[in-house]
Amino acid sequence: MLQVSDEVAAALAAGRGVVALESSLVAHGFPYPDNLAVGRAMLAAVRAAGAVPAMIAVQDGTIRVGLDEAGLARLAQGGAVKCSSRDLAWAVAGGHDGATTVAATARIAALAGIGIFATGGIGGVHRTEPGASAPADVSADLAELARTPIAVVTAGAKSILDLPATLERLETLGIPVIGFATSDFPAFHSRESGLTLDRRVEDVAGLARLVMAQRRLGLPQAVVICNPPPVEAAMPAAEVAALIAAAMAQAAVEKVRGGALTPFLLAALDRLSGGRTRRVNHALAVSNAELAGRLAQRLASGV
Ligand code: PSU
Ligand code: MN
Repeated sequence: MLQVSDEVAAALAAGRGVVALESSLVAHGFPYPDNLAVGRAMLAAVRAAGAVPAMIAVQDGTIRVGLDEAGLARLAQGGAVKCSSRDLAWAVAGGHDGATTVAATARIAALAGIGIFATGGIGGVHRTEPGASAPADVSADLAELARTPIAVVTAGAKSILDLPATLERLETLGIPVIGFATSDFPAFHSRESGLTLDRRVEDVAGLARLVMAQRRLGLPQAVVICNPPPVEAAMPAAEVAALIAAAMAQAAVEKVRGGALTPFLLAALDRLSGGRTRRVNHALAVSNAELAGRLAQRLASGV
């Protein structure tokens, strides 16, 4: 059921740094063939940092840990269903192709013994619709991060979400949220959200010590490491806010809901910004893979 590639298995056995990478970002976050380029760039960034990448996806009902080039190409060409934790059994039993979200990837990585994970941006609490008293949609990423001991490198949470509510929920769930050389919760396309992070760490050695401490304490929660998008790619928050308002209006007109919402909004932002948001997404995904690679390498070589 769980097929770990030879390279990843050997790296884990030898105690080398291994970084899990999600596949929903590739399958549903970017159009083809840009998504293939992003996937390849993330794999290369982990390697350049001295660690081994393990991209996770379901193919023909087999959960693969460590997609090779052919597996990545198949994933990028489309057809894989977005798989969160609840969808894994369905994909395995039915022999489907599934691209795993943060929730499903974190869970599988932990099962495989991988301690570090890079994504673009975690899911969270979606915005409450006008007239409603509570958000209609809360990503399963939050529930999974509350019970899965892994360190996730992320550009904060996507700005399409209710970021104050997302940060509160992370706190309630006991999930450490650490700013990497920042005290501002990054908003994915922007370096700042205006929301303060109580805890920050300045360098990779500090991150490694913190992740080790969480492990030694035996706490079930993930550690969320917030890496702001690279300065040269990041967009001003006000500019993103206007684009999001327009994208959300389109989603409301087309009645997009559930798992389709995040991919729809990312694609709408891409169109409305003339490709600018996609370039930020690409840059931050690679930057997160690189930081995760450095962290994994550091942990493997002894903190
Ligand atoms: N990061 C990206 N692009 C993405 C995602 C993350 O740069 O498409 C995906 C992740 O797989 C994340 C998911 O788990 O978006 C959240 O979806 P939802 O809100 O439906 O849980
Ligand atoms: Mn959802």
